Amino acid sequence: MKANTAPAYTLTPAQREFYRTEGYLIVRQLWTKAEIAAIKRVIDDPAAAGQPIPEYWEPTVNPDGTLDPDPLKRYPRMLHLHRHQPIGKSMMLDPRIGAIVRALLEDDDPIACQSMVYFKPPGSRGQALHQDNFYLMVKPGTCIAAWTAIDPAITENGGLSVVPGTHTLDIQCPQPADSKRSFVNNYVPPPDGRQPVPANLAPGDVLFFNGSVIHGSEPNTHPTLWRRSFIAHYMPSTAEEIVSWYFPLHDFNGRVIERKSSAMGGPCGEDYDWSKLEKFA
Ligand SMILES: O=C(O)CCC(=O)C(=O)O
Repeated sequence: MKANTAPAYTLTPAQREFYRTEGYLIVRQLWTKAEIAAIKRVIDDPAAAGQPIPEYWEPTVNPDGTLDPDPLKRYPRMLHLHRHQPIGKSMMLDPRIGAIVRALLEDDDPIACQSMVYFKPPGSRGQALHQDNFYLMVKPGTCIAAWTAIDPAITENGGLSVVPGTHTLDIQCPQPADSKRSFVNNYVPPPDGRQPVPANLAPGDVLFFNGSVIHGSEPNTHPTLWRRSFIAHYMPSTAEEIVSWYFPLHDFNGRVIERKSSAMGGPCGEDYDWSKLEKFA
């Protein structure tokens, strides 16, 4: 019997072409309902218990035991899910994601760099428009994100928006963001004449986007709907360096892959205070 060498997921030529021209691609219903239910169970348990996971998930608890009024202090991002939850590793290294990212990298093998979860409860601020490779500093080339909707991600609950076609831009030095709307103080304005477009996603849909694409999200103004998402970043195997905060890197067999740590200095110049940089996209 011949070995089954079929890729776990095949993009159509039209999907590949869309990504080439727009810098992003939505793949609908990549994850099944059961898979989305499974990740919800894993992330909601520590969150509901307010149980910190040292280094990776440390919600603010006021000394008097009261809840912080900022929902993102109670539900910050959960970092590097693949290092502390088996489901994080299996989702980050899922063969369907691997096959798609490989196709979007023009058949280069992907290396997994990080995974994280956003909870974004109602009332949370968003994340101002930015470019991911400003943070990852993958060189040569750029990173690529796979952003999975766990809840519906729509305009009202602060779904993600992308500025189509911005994958061809250089990485920009960000400006200060509006701290009332964004929990991260970096803002990259879209170039003249371009606007962010909402990627309305259903649970199980995945938005893939190039690390130079300007993207971000607005506050969650929905009265009840959370906007949980699972996000993983990848780089092409031909890339030689990345910021060391993302080490260890993995290939899709789970093996550790060595790369150089990116040299400091970037679009903001050598004097930029990198110690203040939030080291995740
Ligand atoms: O999910 C969001 O609101 C922002 C996430 C994001 O921009 C990113 O992962 O790079």
